Amino acid sequence: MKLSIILLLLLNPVITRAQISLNEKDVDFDIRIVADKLSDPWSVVIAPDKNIWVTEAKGYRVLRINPSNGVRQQLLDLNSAKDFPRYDKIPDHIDHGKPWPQGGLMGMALHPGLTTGNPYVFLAYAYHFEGAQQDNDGGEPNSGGYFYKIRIVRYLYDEASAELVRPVIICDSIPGSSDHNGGRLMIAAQGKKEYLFYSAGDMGAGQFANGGRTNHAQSSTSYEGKILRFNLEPDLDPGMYDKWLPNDNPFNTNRQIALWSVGHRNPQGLTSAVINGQEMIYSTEHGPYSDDEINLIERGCNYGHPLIIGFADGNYDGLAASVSTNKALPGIWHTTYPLIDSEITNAKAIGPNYRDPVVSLDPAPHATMKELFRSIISNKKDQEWNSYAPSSIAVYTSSAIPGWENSVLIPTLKGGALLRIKLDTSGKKAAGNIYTYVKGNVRYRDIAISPDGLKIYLAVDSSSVSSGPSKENPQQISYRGCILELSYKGLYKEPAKL
Ligand SMILES: [Ca+2]
Ligand SMILES: [Ca+2]
Ligand SMILES: [Ca+2]
Repeated sequence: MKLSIILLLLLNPVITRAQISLNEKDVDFDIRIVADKLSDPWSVVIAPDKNIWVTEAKGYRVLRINPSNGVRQQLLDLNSAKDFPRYDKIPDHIDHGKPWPQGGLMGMALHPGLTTGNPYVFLAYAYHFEGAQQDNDGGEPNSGGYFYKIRIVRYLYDEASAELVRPVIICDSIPGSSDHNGGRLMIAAQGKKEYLFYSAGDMGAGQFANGGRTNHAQSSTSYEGKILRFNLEPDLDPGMYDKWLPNDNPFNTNRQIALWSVGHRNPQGLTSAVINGQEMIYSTEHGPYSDDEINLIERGCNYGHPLIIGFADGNYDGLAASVSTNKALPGIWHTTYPLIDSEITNAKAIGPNYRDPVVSLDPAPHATMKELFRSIISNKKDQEWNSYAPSSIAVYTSSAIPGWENSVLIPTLKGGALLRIKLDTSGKKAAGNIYTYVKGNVRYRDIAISPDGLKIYLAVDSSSVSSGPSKENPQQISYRGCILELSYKGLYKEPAKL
């Protein structure tokens, strides 16, 4: 198997059906590796000149790749902009005890005017390791977590020298963690103005090595577990920071703050689209054991975590957003998360700003969740659960592929697939089932769709590290650290029988 993959990469970057299956028989794609041997590609963006830009989460580099011949240029190396060791210098980097944040160099957004007078590129990355409280996965007390700082920086793109230069800090106070950093950057128009949005995770506060860390997803003064909104151009406020904070942000008080929406867990997907004339923002976030969510992000709204998981339907009543075997942590479920007495009561207490997800990918019933929690506490069996772990989201607005218009496309980590869910004409509800494409033993990290709708690019992780227990074995991954190109071939035809 290994030899055949190496030969495949050397001789011909076309992937065979044996490696990735096209599970749905509605469309057919050619599948090709555009670039490989990347150090955990995290963001993939198509620039106006059709080059593909990639951030490397572990490599801390920004690359520009010509998709037709795979030729790549390094635009930026950020390794010296952080104060923790290079990923490849850490002996056992998957150990919770070693200093590596979840992600690393993560989000990237190109100014829509990149080649027409606004040559700006926005990047988000962890830059500072503040320290660790003792790891507690072994059941010892004080699993206080791993503390980092994340910054968002604007760079100037010097096209002639193929470099990103003259960094300007937009925000450098976003908390980071070894878990749940979110990390997606996105530019969206709202009325006549464009804004920069960032999805910040809840730090994994309350679970695993961050089990003793307090969760701030519901706080209206913390950047943890939030969607943040920044100005794309500075306003007239003095100082380094307020000029990047919109003066009409919904949680502004006597001071300006980036919060746009609250109550998120690990929103790694963030995108915008105009559907039926309406400007929409969608996110995906990882559910704890079930209920991976697709959310429609609205100004000042509350998405429930950790008081409501998935829909306010009661499946987590009597449970919590996490359960562990660490008896040093409080409560019957040994977690610093609050006990959820009733999701419906919690949603009512939040009030009219509470928003259920548009879609919950796996709204497991109460009995299933209760049994899983009991089995984790009693450690009776292998602790696995079903989830897709959605890493990103894009809206397919083209009419190029028949039937796909206004579908959300979601790459997944745990499920190793590209999901497609058609939305109804309002964009506020799913209109069909979940379709699954290019399923493989890999972790898909990001997606970009070509403007003509005929090509889809997928970033594939180099490793299979996740924060929780997983059956995925790094040795079994069939290809790593690459950008895949799916080219639409036409509607699916049954292969001719020999
Ligand atoms: Ca301002
Ligand atoms: Ca939610
Ligand atoms: Ca629920």
